[in-house]
Amino acid sequence: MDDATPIPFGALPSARQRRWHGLEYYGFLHFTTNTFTDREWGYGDESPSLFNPTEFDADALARTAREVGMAGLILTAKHHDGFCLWPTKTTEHSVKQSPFRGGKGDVVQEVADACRKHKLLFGLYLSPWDRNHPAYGSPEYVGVYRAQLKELMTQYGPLFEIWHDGANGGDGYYGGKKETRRIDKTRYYDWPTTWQLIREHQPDAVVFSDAGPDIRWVGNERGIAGEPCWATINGDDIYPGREGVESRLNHGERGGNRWIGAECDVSIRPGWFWHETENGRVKTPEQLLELYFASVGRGASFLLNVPPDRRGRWHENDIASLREFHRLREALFAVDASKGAKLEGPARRGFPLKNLRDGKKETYWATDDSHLTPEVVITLKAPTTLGTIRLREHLPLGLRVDAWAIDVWENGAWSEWAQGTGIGNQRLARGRALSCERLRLRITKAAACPCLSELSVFATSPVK
Ligand code: FUL
Ligand code: CA
Repeated sequence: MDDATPIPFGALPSARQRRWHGLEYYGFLHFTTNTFTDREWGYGDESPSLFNPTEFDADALARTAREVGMAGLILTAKHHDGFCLWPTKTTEHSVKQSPFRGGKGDVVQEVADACRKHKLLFGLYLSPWDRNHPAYGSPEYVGVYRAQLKELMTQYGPLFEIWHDGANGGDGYYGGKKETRRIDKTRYYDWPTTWQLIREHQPDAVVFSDAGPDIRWVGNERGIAGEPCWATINGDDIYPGREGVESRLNHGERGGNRWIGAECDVSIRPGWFWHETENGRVKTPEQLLELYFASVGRGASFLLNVPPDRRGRWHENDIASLREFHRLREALFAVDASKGAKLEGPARRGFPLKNLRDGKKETYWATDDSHLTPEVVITLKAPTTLGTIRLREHLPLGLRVDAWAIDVWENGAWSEWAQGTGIGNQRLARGRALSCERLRLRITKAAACPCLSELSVFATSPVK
């Protein structure tokens, strides 16, 4: 019998990536002059005087975000139009020139403070593409971008995530030149140097881009991870803005040489910025729940954009949807019937089955090295109506499981209730509603002995 800790398999997550996997659901704030011009991409010639939120209340945003279960907020410090929400030294195109707080305001500071107060993590989006800056397209601008990043990394406390989007180059104002500027996406920004700067100033922040290095774009803006969605990928040929790799980003790659988990960014509305005409098109709580299953439920994270309106607050419709979505999730995960259940199956010495239901991610169940396809029978304390089952792998030891199935004992025989490929940080499984007392987890294929940290059986309201 094996009693040593199982040997890790394949690419492994760093400590900062593991911390990020624990967040699962957090918010995005798209806010700039676009909010006032009714646009999605500002051209870069917008007058800073347009930026005039009348009731900006970062405290209310953060409080609500916290109440609806978000782990943090990421703010667009600068979108493609180049308007800076903080009083940067790098350009005059900022809040300094706006009527907001009489030109003395700092939106980044207010959101950072509010997040800290309400125990939320704080992150920033800084668009590489800048349609306002005269130097965009030249080496000088890359220095400006890094200087902006440095201000943001040194003046506002710890950042949990830094977001570089992939939309890059094209027409713009560019200090009045009004022309089209193309850049070489593979070379222009020299991303490795910028990422090194981030490591120096914010070593705990995860860096997001199409290509990582810490977390990757999921390949669409609909909030839907691939089925399956591996946290590993052969990412060496991917760079921010590369076209034609959406499917690879969406699914990841089994056996990929790097761990770069997927983040599903999606807006609660059709647009990323607030538009009056979209007040009636806010995603419903049920739609948000489906997105939760399609992102978090496939081992990715859910980055939900909720744009502040012209007051600088979340619109009532968005708040109502967020609150009900929160309530639905609370109800779904309220009763874990695996507590007190009897678990039977093979286990490695020192890695018992009970580790699956102790509520701790650090403890896990494992089998002997040779035992790749174990089965675990779960006998609940009483017949329970099945809702959702959650599986988690022990991430420090890698992605070991290829495929799994869950059976229910029904009319004297086992019948398959759900099955899937890959587990990773989290897999949520749903099957038909039925009352059952015995279930079975089957690992049907694995590359190394399975190491699972959690198995939860969430009950739902009785079947009618
Ligand atoms: C994209 C941008 O072009 C959109 O405006 C938005 O910010 C989205 C999150 O990223 O690259
Ligand atoms: Ca555990």
